[in-house]
Amino acid sequence: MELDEVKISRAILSEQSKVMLDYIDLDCAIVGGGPAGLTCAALLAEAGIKVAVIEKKLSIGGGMWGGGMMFPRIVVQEEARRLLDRFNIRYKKYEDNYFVASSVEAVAKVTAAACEAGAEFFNLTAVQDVVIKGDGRVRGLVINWTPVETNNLHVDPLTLSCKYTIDATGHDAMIAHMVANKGGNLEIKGEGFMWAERAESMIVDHTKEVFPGLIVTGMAANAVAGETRMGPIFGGMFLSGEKAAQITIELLKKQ
Ligand code: 48H
Repeated sequence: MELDEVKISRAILSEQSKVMLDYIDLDCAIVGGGPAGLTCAALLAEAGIKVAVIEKKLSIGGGMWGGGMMFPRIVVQEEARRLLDRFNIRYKKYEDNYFVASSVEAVAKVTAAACEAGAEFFNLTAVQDVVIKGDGRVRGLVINWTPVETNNLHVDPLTLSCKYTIDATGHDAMIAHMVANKGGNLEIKGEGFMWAERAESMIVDHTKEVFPGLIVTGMAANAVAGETRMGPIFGGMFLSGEKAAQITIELLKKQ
């Protein structure tokens, strides 16, 4: 069987260029491929929404790989157990309301669910800015290769359009900050102290459209709301990702 190096390169370039041209217009762009963003991507793609995850790192999975202090296990509470089941993530009961799963399996299975449902992934791609024009809503994202950012190269970015953007960038709430820093009417209260029960019970409430066209999910939702943090319990991330998907589906229906 022939195996030609240039054909391998052509195959990659031709396929990925088609995907990039197609995904320059999106129904929903999810910034950040952590547990909240991945859950949201899987559920939106399952609902037939054209969705892509834009992740600045090489690997998808955000802060879930590391479990708690690099012990690769996560805890999920009863309320979110149905989402472990939905993504076929195995777990063991530790005590009532404490279910323990492998963090590696959790990332792999939610990522696989998102891929199988048709979500597209752009890793090593950093969102650097947002597009807001006369109508005052987030309509697009300004993107660049991560190595351009890390090497501080003066290379201009490209822009994609999206009907909705989901800030799933974790503790830093990067997209919300981009909007607020340039004068958008969005108050970011900042993350509070560790208080797992409170953080987990409030995160779904904080998952909402915080600025026209911009929905926050996961740790970014708590950071914008001035809410507490929860440590390595991940039920809230799955539930928040699910709520962000539900909100987006409803908003898209109204368009
Ligand atoms: C592209 C970007 C950009 C950018 C950041 O941190 P994450 O895992 O986020 P969540 O909210 O899904 O999960 C939070 C969880 O991992 C966690 O940290 C918990 C539960 N902490 C509790 C506690 O008390 O500490 O993922 C965010 C992703 C990362 O992969 C970033 O690389 C990515 O977003 N990202 N991608 N463009 N500008 N900024």
